[in-house]
Amino acid sequence: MSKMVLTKEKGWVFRMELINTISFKSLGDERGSLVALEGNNFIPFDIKRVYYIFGTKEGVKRGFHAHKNLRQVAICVAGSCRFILDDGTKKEEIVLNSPATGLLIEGIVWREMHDFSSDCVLMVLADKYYDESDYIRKYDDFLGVVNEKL
Ligand code: T46
Repeated sequence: MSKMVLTKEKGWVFRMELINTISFKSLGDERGSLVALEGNNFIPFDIKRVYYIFGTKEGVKRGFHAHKNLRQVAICVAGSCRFILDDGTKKEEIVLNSPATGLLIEGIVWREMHDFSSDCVLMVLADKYYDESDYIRKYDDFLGVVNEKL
């Protein structure tokens, strides 16, 4: 069961244990739709970096790491993919398939991306520049960090 925790006209965050989604306002008219995202307005941080994943081959799985200190919002702006988030004690998953929905990923969370549709464009907004030393790429190391924090 999810509950809404962030209000104001800046959008709603639906908080579950691990899967927190943000519903963006879709500005539509007879020409189609438009979603506008601004740092600290729908996106709950200053945006330092944007990257996108596309052209993912069939059967490819991505992710399989955690971050030490990074906040991100992932949006499937086209197509779909499935995220699995894991905090070391439980796993939750979500299929992202709407350009008007963002998945907030923060804290020490192992993430995996599966089932990319051939047309999937997964855009990710991040609050920090790329830093390879922020990645925890081995699952055992991830569990070690989680256990240190417990
Ligand atoms: C994440 C999930 C959702 C860069 O040089 N700059 C960047 O900003 C990024 C994101 C990646 N890279 C390089 C590092 C690797 O040589 O691009 C290559 C592919 O990155 P990676 O294998 O980490 O990609 P994914 O899809 O496994 O994970 C990515 C993000 O790296 C990660 O932060 O949370 O998407």
